[in-house]
Amino acid sequence: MSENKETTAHEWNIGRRSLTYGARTLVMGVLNITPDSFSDGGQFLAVDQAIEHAQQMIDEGVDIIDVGGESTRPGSEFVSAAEELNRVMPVIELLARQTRVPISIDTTKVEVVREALKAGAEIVNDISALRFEPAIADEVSRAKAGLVLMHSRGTPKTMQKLPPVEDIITEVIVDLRHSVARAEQAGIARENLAIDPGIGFGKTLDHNLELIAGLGQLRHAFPNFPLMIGTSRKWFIGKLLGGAAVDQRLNGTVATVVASVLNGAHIVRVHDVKPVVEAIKLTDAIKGVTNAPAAVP
Ligand code: 9MG
Repeated sequence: MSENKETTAHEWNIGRRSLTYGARTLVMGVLNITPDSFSDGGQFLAVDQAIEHAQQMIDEGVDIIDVGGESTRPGSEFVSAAEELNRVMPVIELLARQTRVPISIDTTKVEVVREALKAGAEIVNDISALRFEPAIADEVSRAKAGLVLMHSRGTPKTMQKLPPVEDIITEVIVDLRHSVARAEQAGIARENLAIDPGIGFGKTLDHNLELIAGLGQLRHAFPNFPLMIGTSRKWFIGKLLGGAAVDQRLNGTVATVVASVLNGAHIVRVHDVKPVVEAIKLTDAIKGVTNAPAAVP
């Protein structure tokens, strides 16, 4: 039997309910509302297409929908809070009325967090782990929402120009411990936090591979936290496949998801829900994990 087999399921508190993790691997689906994501036929069409895409992910078995209005790809430009709100709010408002699947807001801006939580989002996915706008912690604390603390180095604009670090796993552990402490100082309960090593965010190809291979060390350092990981379609997959374009990285993505789950990831953040849900079913079965419902009312 695998030494990664979970003996107990745990609860991640996300406000008025919790998500069970550690029983089966959970899937967070990416819903990007950026100008290049959906048709340029105007805002209403973009909202319709986003909702349609969310519904497709729900039909395919997604556990969380992560709505984002600002690209965090390396080198991407800053978007104002007003523009980000214009993009995400109509989608969050509609989705919150239409589905029970928990909605996560992918942002680093406190104004966006405030409005998204008011409109029904239950999780904040902060790729800066409270580094950019620490006031996000106060909003999350007030709402008793879930918070993903993702490790990153620099900003999306500068992260490819940073000097590489010697021991990436230790750096991620040390930095995430600081972020956890900052969150707790703001009154966020530990049970509301999830951690994420931030694959691709200021990391070299070797760092990304080391982090996936070394997820067990993160699990060991943060024994009572849900461990999320996002490898989907990322640059290092294309590089290892000889320069594969973004739309040619599905098989590589599935391979990294399977490796991550075998190494202890509880939640995977992906664009392509159906193939990942299927791959995870098999991977979880191999780990000897039984199926269990994710959301506990
Ligand atoms: C927004 N975003 C892009 N990549 C991500 C990753 O790897 N993890 C999380 N939590 N968010 C991400």
